[in-house]
Formats: sequence, structure tokens, C-alpha cells
Amino acid sequence: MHNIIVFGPPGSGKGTQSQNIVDKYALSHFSSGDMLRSEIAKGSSCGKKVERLMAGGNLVPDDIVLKMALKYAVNRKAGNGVVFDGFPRTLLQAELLDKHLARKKLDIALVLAINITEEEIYERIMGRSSHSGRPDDTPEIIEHRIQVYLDITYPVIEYYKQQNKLAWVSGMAPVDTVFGRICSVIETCFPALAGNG
Ligand code: B4P
Repeated sequence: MHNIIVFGPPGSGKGTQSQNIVDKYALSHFSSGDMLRSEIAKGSSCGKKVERLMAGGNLVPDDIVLKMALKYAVNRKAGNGVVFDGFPRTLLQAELLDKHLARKKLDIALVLAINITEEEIYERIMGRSSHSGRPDDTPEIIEHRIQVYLDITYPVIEYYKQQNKLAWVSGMAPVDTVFGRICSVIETCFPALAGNG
């Protein structure tokens, strides 16, 4: 079971690279951002609650994200493992994810932290803004999302560093190059996956 977290600032390519990892290594994909956006699209009561928060670039409260994430984990059929994309984003989310996995005798095996510069974050998200339809893809909200990342999400790095699970990957290159870097880390950690793809 290869449970991997893909971590990084907004626009660092978490969603892009998580999909590549899932396709190559036949893992399941859990994106908290996609999950929340689909609740908004469904018009559920939960979606209505989170819509304004996300549009403003704020984190959704832990209780909502955890309820949905752990429900996903419970309902998911057994497989080779899960790529957690953009989750956890707070220390509480990380601790409760660990507890939940431990109850099932599972754990997080690797945390891939993608690093990009602030200029690149703006460039990529503004590039996406013309077609993403996302209200949080504006310069003002990007600035706020970066601040939220630095204040609340970045400290989660220390939690995984202490567990010796952290690997930094530079995201400052084209998608395929970054993915090549990610594959080298994954295949060093899990040699059994080296034959895939
Ligand atoms: P997310 O959906 O996770 O979105 P993101 O951080 O903006 O994007 P990501 O890093 O996945 O970037 P992408 O691959 O798309 O979160 C959105 C919001 O949801 C949060 O602000 C928060 O409100 C809420 N939320 C989500 N999870 C939560 C949680 N656990 N707790 C609380 N709240 C939560 O890439 C961006 C762009 O760059 C794309 O256009 C892509 O094509 C391009 N790109 C990617 N890699 C590239 C490369 N190497 N070179 C050039 N372009 C590249």
C-alpha cells in the first residue's frame, strides 16, 4: 500500500502531478479541492457553506474537510494506495489522517513537497484563470492564498519531516521534467513500483 501526499503552495502543480502519479502507478486519487468544488457544483448544503470561503482563498474548516476525506477513505475500495492531493493542509488534518490510517493498520509512506517561486505561482494561476472559471484565480486572492499557505499549511511540513517522510521536489520546470523528478523519488522509496509505465 503506497499512500503518498502531494504537498505545495497554490498552483505548484499538486493536481497536475497527482494525476500523473495516479495514472502511472495505478493508485487512487483524493483531491480535497476537487471534492469541495464538486460539493459546490451539486449545490449541497455543505457546498453552500464552503463556497464563499474558497472564493476568498480561505481554508475550509477542518471538520468539513475531515468528514468528507475520511468518508472517502472508508468507502474507497482496497487498492495499491492513495495519492492525497492538497490534503492535509493543517496540522489537525495531518494528525487525524494518521490516526485514521493507523486504525486500519496503514500509514503515509511519502510526502512529496513541490517547491516553486511566488512569481511562478502568479504566472501559472493567472494562465489558468482564463479557462478555470475559479473565482479564487485572481491576483488579490492568489496573494491571500499564498499567505494562508505560509501561515497555516507550510508548518505541516515539520510534522512529516520529524517522521522522516518528507522529500522536496523542485517544481520549477515543465510538467514532464517535474514528473520525472517525482518518479525518481517514488521509485527510490518504492523500488517495487519501478517497472510501471
Ligand atoms: P486546490 O484545488 O488544491 O488548488 P490549488 O492549490 O490552486 O492548485 P494545484 O497546486 O493543484 O495546481 P494545479 O496542478 O492545478 O485548492 C483550492 C482551494 O480549496 C483552497 O484554496 C482551499 O480553499 C480549498 N481546500 C482544498 N483542500 C483543502 C483542505 N485540505 N483544507 C481546507 N481547505 C482546502 O496547477 C496550477 C496551474 O499550473 C495549472 O494551470 C497547470 O496546468 C499549471 N502547471 C502545473 N504544473 C506546471 C509546470 N510544471 N509548468 C507550467 N505550468 C504548470
